[in-house]
Amino acid sequence: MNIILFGPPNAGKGTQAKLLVETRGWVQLSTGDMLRSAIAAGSDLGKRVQAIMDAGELVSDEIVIELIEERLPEAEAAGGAIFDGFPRTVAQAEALDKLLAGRDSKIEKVVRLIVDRAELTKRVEKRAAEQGRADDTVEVFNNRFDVYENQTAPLIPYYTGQGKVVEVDGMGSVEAVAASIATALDG
Ligand code: B4P
Repeated sequence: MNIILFGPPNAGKGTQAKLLVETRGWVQLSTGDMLRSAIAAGSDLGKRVQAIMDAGELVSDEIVIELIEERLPEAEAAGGAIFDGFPRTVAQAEALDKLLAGRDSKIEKVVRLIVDRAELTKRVEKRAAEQGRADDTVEVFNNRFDVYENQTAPLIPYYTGQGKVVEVDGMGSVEAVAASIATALDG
């Protein structure tokens, strides 16, 4: 099964993806994690994307599509992919549809985590204390939220039109959200 975990910045996509890896054995494909690894490794790619990510902007579609394409065989071998933080633009979603069609595979569900802006802002401070990510300031979060509304939210009608969106309340505890996702996937 291939699914997309969808939601605004700090909605808990990465948190829930890691739990799904444990419970279902699928592969987490987080473009955010891949880009942060490139920065940590000091690679050419990392140098190109660091300032963009620190400012809360989106890196180019070409870069993230290539990163995803490289990892698809691994997800296929595991029997499922959890797309986490990808796609983030309609162009990325169209590219993903093409990549999967070429492999006779498809997205089955798009799990949309619903979390209000006040809670998202609260989580910025929490993660800043835990992980020290350069984009975890309220100022950068505000920019990331605007980017989400302008460039990523148009994916909601894109996938709703395909009948794939399942909405999940992302406001509860990590465990409560995980239980709601399990119901949404298996129901
Ligand atoms: P991402 O790495 O995708 O990050 P995110 O949206 O901040 O986080 P997520 O929703 O996964 O939240 P998390 O579980 O960590 O993106 C980072 C940047 O990479 C982007 O701004 C962009 O520059 C770039 N990028 C990535 N993908 C791209 C793409 N496809 N195209 C272009 N650019 C791309 O949770 C957040 C915090 O909340 C954590 O501290 C967690 O512990 C806490 N939390 C989670 N669930 C909770 C709950 N239920 N209750 C309380 N706290 C909770």
